[in-house]
Amino acid sequence: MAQMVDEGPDFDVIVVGAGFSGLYMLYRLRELGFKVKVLEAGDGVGGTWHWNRYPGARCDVPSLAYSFGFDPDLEQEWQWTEKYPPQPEILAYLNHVADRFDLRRDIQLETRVVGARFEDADEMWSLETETGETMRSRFCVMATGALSIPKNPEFPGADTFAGESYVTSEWPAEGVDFAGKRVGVIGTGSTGIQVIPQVARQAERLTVFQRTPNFSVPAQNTPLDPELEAKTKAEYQDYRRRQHDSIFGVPTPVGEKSALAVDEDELTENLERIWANGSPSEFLLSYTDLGLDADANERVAEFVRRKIRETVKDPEVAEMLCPDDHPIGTKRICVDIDYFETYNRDNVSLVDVRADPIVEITPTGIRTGGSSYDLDVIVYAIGFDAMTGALLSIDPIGRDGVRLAAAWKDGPRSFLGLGVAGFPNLFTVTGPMSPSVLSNMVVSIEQHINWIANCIAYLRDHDLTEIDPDPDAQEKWVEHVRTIADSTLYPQADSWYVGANVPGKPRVFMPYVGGVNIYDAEIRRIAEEGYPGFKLSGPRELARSDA
Ligand code: NA7
Repeated sequence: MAQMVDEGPDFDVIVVGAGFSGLYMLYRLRELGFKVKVLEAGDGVGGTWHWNRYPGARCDVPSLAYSFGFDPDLEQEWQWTEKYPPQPEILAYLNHVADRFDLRRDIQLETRVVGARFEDADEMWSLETETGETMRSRFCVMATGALSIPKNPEFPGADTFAGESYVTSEWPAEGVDFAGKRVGVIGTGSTGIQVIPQVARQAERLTVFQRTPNFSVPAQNTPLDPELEAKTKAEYQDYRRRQHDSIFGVPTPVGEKSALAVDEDELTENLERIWANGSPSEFLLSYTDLGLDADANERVAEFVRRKIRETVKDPEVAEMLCPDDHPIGTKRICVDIDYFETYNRDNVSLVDVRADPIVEITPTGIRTGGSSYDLDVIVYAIGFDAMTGALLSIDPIGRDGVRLAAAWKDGPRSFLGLGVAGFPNLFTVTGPMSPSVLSNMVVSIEQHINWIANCIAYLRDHDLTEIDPDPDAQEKWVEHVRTIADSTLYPQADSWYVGANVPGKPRVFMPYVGGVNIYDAEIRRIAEEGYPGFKLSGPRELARSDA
């Protein structure tokens, strides 16, 4: 008797995550007629913007650029209120998108995916949730985010603290009252730099525990300029095209001179102008060699240090805040509102925990090698297991039972950041080896979602059931990503781009530095040419056992 293993899939595609990526993936796939389910761990949509509700949370990309371009009516009707969008407004926008396109009926909230296995016999992904539910689909899209797994508070004794502790990316929806409290904030990355001025305004005392100072430029945030809004909305299509044609996904003037070819007055005048614009991408693109030449970089870095010294009144504190261990731009430049000014407040002090590291958290506060700090509240702004953390927390099992953690034991390897050899029909949105975190994420997400949707439709239209990156093509891409990163200053920093923030993580430069414009052209070419570099195959004979 022939017995067929042919239980059909529950869905054509399961999408993990309901942030910008998952919402747009659902929209596109549904439009193409696929049966889709989105599984989301949170109790609401929004991804990053659902979780990161700490005071001061704000995007470092201007609101007119940090939004979807797929629907002309959506982009006309939505009103941003500020130059840089605050978290509650982005979350409201994403909820609006979910409602406007009737997306919620295919999204299952409070459903954390904990496992995924490719079942070779019938070319199907089987996903398992935290509650033990399983679901099967032909394709699986990991829209799990690049910065969605927080680093654990890794200090001994963290759970003995008798006061309140908060992780910025798991902030309570009801907020936190700091009034009258002694607060410690650990971490001075983009998040710390946003939350510190807010806490300082409310707390009785704020102690900032800084290991590494960061470069930050002022947001120069304002209510959204109505003229700029009207002008952008009048030519939004053209603006979107310029976004996709740019390096970082934000139309930005690009400097044409070497920083070494200008005298001090010209350099200062130019950087003062950019400083007043409040644009980190303009800073990065101010000179042709900022990211390539250490001396050129140092001239711009010194301009920012000068600004810090001018702003912070106590010269010793100012010196502690001046970054000196990495070229400017090789860690994401922070964008702040009154960050350095905050250190002029009487209720704020700065502790250098590189010089005097945190030894443990005690029931009453934080103990470094040399001192103890009594605290009522500890805020952990210590970052994420970036780019690979969310994928490895699911640790999909691909062909022949190979786990992603095994395939990536020496660091991530991916073809185009879209898929991994040996994991057929599994797509990663803004995965490692794509521009991802080095860009306006919405632009990179749109590029990936459009590519994945078109690819799945192509397979259907050509009676194909499987797509898998070719290992040789993947190795060539990995090498290409490494070569171009190595031609820049980026790998010099101990950044989360190389995994340096997570103890034991293999050091691999993860994002593609070539720019969203060049990357877009490459993935479009591959689609247009029928997916060279991928192995495509048709339905295999289903597994049979004859008795
Ligand atoms: P980041 O940029 O990784 O910053 C984390 C901060 O926490 C950084 O200052 C770290 O210092 C500090 N940190 C982490 N672990 C420790 C320990 N063990 N002791 C002391 N200090 C520590 O994360 P963010 O959330 O701020 O920003 C991530 C991205 O989100 C950002 O780039 C934007 O794209 C949005 P370190 O530098 O490691 O010495």
